[in-house]
Amino acid sequence: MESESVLFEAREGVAIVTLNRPEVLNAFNAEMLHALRDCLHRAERQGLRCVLLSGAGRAFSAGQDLSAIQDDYAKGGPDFNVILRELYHPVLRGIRTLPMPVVAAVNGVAAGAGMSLALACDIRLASENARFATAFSKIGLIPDAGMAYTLPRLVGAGRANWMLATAEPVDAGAALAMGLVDQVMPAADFPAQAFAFATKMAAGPTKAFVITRRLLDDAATCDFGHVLDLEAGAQAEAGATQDHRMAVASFLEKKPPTFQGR
Ligand code: LHQ
Repeated sequence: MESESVLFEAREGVAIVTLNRPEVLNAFNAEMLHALRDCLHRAERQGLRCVLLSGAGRAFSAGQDLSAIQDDYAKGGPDFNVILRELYHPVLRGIRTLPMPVVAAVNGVAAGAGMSLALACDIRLASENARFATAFSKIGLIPDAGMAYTLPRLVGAGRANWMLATAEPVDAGAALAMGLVDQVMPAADFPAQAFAFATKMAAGPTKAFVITRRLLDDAATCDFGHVLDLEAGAQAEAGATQDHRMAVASFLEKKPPTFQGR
């Protein structure tokens, strides 16, 4: 079903998914998180080859909609355990297991679980206007939506702890310098440049991208010997793709490869 809170468009092999509650800086409520999970399923069902995730208006996402859970405080408090497991985790697991790369196009502020969402993606492109604020400690919470895993892996344990303790916003330039984002693009044509990048990903060896993601995730919690075991199996999988065979043949024929994601 179409949702107003998350927009979906398929173009040139890319699922363009836009968080769309700009009046609250695309803060998440339950309906929006369901819609976001549905968009991931839809991209997969339609056989698309890259998801491009961004926010409408001036923000990427300000995280949990704090107004949406306001009433729960009068009734003993929101059940964060249930909210996380039932609403957030399916989205985050969905991203990490989606059979195509997911690119976050961080167009503006990304705070709390909004920042976590960007960190869970495979690639982060940032507009010059992007800002990252962990936000959690400002309201007495701890990092969630996967940030305890993703943030220290991207920026190191010390800086992750600093960002979580201070919760001060980090601008796009500083985010690039610390490895929090992969590329900063001019604000004026950010949507077009981010889309152009996503189309390149979609035209790439998307199966190999997805196997690489899985291998990196697994390697993060393994010793070296175990990683060697895992890579052998993963490379056998990549080596069995049509894309690999075609690319080797193209190389030998001195032709550019045309990947099909198979
Ligand atoms: C908002 C929000 C917002 C509602 C801006 N909610 N309205 C938590 C609990 C449950 C389970 C799962 O996990 C989580 C994880 C989390 O995400 S906790 C962290 C929640 N997020 C925050 O604490 C961030 C709150 N927002 C801010 O600190 C600022 O708005 C930032 C730094 C994001 C942007 O600042 P500004 O650019 O100065 O914008 P603003 O503050 O003026 O916001 C614009 C409007 O958006 C404003 O509404 P208004 O009616 O006055 O125009 C805000 O109330 C609304 N808004 N974030 N999370």
